[in-house]
Amino acid sequence: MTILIEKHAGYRQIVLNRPDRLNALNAPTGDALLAALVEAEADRECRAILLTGAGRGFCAGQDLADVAVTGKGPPDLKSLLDHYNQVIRKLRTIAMPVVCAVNGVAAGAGANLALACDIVLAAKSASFIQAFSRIGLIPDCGGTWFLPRLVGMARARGLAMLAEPLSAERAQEWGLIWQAVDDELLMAEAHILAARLAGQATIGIALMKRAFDAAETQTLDCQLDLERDLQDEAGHTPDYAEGVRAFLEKRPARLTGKR
Ligand code: LHQ
Repeated sequence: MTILIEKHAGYRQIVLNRPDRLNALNAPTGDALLAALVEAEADRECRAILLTGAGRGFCAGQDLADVAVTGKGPPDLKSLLDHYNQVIRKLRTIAMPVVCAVNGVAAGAGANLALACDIVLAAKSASFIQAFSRIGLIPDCGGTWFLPRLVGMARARGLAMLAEPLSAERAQEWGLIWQAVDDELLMAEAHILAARLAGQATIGIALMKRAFDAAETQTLDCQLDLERDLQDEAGHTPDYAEGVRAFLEKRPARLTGKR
């Protein structure tokens, strides 16, 4: 099994599971990951996702043994990327928060898979490598979009062109990720975060994801209209009614994530 799925109360853990290759991606793994996300989205009890890797790495990007240039000529990278792009789109649009626990090296497409998630924690020993330029490629799986937005164009270009490892602590300092965590605490912290998010206003968070992604291309004027519309939708959820009631009654809110 290239992907493992564990069901927890309110959330699912999805584990990339090719540890002998540092969880490098191939087409079946990409397909299985997409299927796991689609299945999680269809599960009404699932209100958050925790993505991580088995073994000592998070994901070493594309499995290079699968796309080695052979006597048969160059591989069809275009159709391979069509698969992975679906995963990236799903991570951005899935109607629940996605936590990524980067347990070890995240290289190439593996680094950008992590950056597509909503909240990224990384073990202090982990590193992020935009390895593409080492093999003549450009950052894919959204790398050219995520990097400048997260760390600015100067750092994005340096990371992409030099392909040097960026430590988890430096990644936090630069704003590439949410937090670097002591190795031995990573998974415990990630589970606490996923469980906490699973108890929040799921629809509100899903609408927030839409607003943030739209903001990347919209004018303030358009964004204000979008916020108005999405806020109206959020304001019609039972969680809004409960949240306000709980505040006024000075008690914790019981948010269900339901429509
Ligand atoms: C691997 C890999 C790997 C296969 C480690 N493949 N086996 C998207 C779509 C379509 C086409 C093309 O590209 C893309 C985007 C991309 O992702 S391009 C970037 C591809 N990834 C890389 O270039 C990273 C390659 N890996 C590395 O540079 C190193 O392995 C890193 C820095 C990640 C880790 O280094 P170490 O900790 O020293 O581990 P290692 O190199 O010894 O790897 C452990 C094993 O995993 C080893 O196998 P072995 O049988 O010798 O123990 C590696 O061959 C295997 N492995 N990455 N991408």
